[in-house]
Amino acid sequence: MPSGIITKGIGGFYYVSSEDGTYECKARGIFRKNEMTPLTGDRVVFSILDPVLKKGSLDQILDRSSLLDRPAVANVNQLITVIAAKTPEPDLMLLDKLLVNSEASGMRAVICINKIDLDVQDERRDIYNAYSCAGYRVLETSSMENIGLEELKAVLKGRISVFAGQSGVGKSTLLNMVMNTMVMKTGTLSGKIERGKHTTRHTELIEIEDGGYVVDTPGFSSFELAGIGRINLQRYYPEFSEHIHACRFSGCSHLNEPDCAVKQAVADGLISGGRYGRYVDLFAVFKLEEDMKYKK
Ligand SMILES: Nc1nc2c(ncn2[C@@H]2O[C@H](COP(=O)(O)OP(=O)(O)OP(=O)(O)O)[C@@H](O)[C@H]2O)c(=O)[nH]1
Ligand SMILES: [Mg+2]
Ligand SMILES: [Zn+2]
Repeated sequence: MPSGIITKGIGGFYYVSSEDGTYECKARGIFRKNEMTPLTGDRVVFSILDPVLKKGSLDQILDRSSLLDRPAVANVNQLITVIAAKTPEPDLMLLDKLLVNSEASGMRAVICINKIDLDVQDERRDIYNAYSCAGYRVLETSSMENIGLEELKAVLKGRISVFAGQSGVGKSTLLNMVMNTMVMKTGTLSGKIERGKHTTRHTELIEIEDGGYVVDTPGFSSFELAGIGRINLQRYYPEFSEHIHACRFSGCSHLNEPDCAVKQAVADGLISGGRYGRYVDLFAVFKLEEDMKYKK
């Protein structure tokens, strides 16, 4: 039986890209019984109902390797977190939350600093260094001046990647550059007006030339990290891991404990002070939320 991948779902129809083109499929009743809703990104087996009109019926959803919540996409294996070197000012707390979220869901994260054409004084260097030190791949791009786009393409090749980040950082413009066409609306139109009107945005996988898929998302200004908890938070800072074993206390949370190797590494410049400071802030937010929950 033919198989493929769901590139989008609209009004009960699922569009399945297969070797033999795209089929418009309906889901069979069994999925509703099993409470399995087919998602964009799902790899599926389907039957062909009409080979000419390319209509089919979904028979089976194959196991998902990952499940992203917002937007709901299955089998994503890479998050491209985009910030702008300038305009808008980088929201590094948002970036860190996105990174923690992707570590927690076992997804590779890559950071893309876009609009470097605006950063003539190289003000982005601190950000570049902090996140490279943390072990992340950091790309520097400019859609305007065509810088770094080949590198970005190489990173996207053969994977399912979701682009995420603040509104206006240039996610859709980057995707259009990578695709060589204007598939995405850019500028203020894409985010603000559409969202203000509550236009439904379908989450769509877009196939790229070299193989692989990309998903654009509307920018957001805030992001809630759910279900992580303050105790586990430190596990999602890759740059902490090589120091943690040297803390005096095994349950060290790297805040006020004596002989903390993480704090020492910050003092020695091995861990970015900014990243550590935002860890402390996030920890405090989680603590507050957890304390409130227990009081209820
Ligand atoms: N100077 C400069 N401007 C850019 C660059 N990339 C995008 N822009 C501009 O930044 C603005 C926002 O770009 P978009 O691609 O719509 O940003 P977005 O991240 O998709 O925004 P949302 O869809 O709202 O989340 C547009 O006016 C683009 O022309 C760049 O590399 N350099
Ligand atoms: Mg956009
Ligand atoms: Zn410690």
